[in-house]
Amino acid sequence: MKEQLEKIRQEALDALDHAGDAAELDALRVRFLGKKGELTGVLKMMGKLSAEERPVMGQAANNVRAAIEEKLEQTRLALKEKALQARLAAETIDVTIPGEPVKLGHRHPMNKALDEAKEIFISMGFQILEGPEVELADYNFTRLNIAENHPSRDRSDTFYITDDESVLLRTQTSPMQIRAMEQIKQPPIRVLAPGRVYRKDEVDATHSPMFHQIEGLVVDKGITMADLKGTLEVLIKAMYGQESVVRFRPHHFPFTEPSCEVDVQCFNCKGAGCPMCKGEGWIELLGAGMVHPDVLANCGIDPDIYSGFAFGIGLERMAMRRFKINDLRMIFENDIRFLSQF
Ligand code: 2NM
Repeated sequence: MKEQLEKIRQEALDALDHAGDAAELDALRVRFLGKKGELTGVLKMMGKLSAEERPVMGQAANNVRAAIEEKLEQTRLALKEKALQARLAAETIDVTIPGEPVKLGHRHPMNKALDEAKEIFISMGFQILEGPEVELADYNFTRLNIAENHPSRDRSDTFYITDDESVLLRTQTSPMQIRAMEQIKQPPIRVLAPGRVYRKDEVDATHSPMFHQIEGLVVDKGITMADLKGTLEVLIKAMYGQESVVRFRPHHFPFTEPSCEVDVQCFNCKGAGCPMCKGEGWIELLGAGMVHPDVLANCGIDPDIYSGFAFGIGLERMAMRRFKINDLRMIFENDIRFLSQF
């Protein structure tokens, strides 16, 4: 019986040395230690032994069982480690293989032009304001001193929201200036209002029924045309270069008095006249003026104490000049082949 036990130990340990995976290991456990296993088979014969022999054999059998169990556990761990190593080798990632290139976009040229303008005005102490595109006719026209019979109020020029023409899509961002004056009341006021505006225009190379404006407003004691000129010169030189030559030309707007249009000398021909400036020698950039006293009064600001200047810039025109774009429609079509150039 002793020899039988020793044989089982040898066979089990040998077999376990050659076990290739967890399933084989389990089969061996059943074969040697299971209820119908070889060791159990030997133990069943213990009844035939004498009372003296029985504990000795029992001890020997336990030793064999312990040895086999220990070897089982060792083999289990070794197989697990082997499996892990095999998996690590099989699943190795080559981090040096070049990846799929990510297509990076960039900001739209309109946003680039807008951000440049915002930065310039923020550096001069302006606050950026945004407001509703659906406006009251009162803010869009009446308080801006635009007469009831002014052609810009016509249904053929303006998108009205209500039949009584009291609510509309704003035709300029000046209603934000009215809101600013009404809310802030106490000058100094330095605000910049960029945003979408709407006019009933047919689409062509220079027109769109939706476009963008930047309007600025400064109100304080003692603001004069000199402040207007200085501020706009800073803007234009920052946008188009310090060597830019700026011209102020008289104009008319209902909401400013006096009013002017502001031109920059053609960079291409230095004022001589060329195709770029259509022979004019100058390129029109924006409209401006001293805020009409009635507009100040309409917003609860006393025109005998305060004065102000305001200006309006077409953002598309600015972006077209800045990035040398010759057709307005390109800005809105969002053709990647076009946009990726900027
Ligand atoms: C322009 C030209 C001139 C303007 C005036 C005002 C307000 F509200 F203060 F009266 N806001 N914007 C203005 C003045 C706008 O756009 C070409």
